[in-house]
Amino acid sequence: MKLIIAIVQDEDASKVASTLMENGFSVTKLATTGGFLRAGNTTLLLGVNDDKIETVMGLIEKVCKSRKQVVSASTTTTVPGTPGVYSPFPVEVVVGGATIFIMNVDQFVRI
Ligand code: 2BA
Repeated sequence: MKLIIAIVQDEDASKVASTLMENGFSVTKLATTGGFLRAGNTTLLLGVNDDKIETVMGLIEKVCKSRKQVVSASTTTTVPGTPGVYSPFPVEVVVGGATIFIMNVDQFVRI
């Protein structure tokens, strides 16, 4: 079994969670905040058998769209690709589809 941690945009969160549940997957939704944009996003937790990983990835990919977002000028906003260089101007970044981590699960217990 694997634990899938998928960080998605709030705009896609309800649709992707309901799509996954309609396809028989259990989902936990957490309200989270991205460190860079400091804006809300949603983190989904799914415990999934190994042979279903591709199915889950396909469903997430089908629903989650990447979007452009403009980050206003800030002393904490670095120029993309140039860490440590701060931009005095708004910077455009592409956010999501989804950022996905897949981890091995040692044990899955329901008591
Ligand atoms: P945020 O940290 O708010 O980042 C939003 C978007 O800003 C990122 O989209 C990326 O396009 C851009 N970005 C992030 N850090 C940057 C930097 N230092 N300089 C320039 N641009 C930067 P995504 O890559 O699609 O990430 C979406 C969200 O997924 C992130 O929101 C964060 O909450 C999460 N995430 C992404 N990579 C992660 C990682 N390695 N570990 C933990 N969470 C991650």
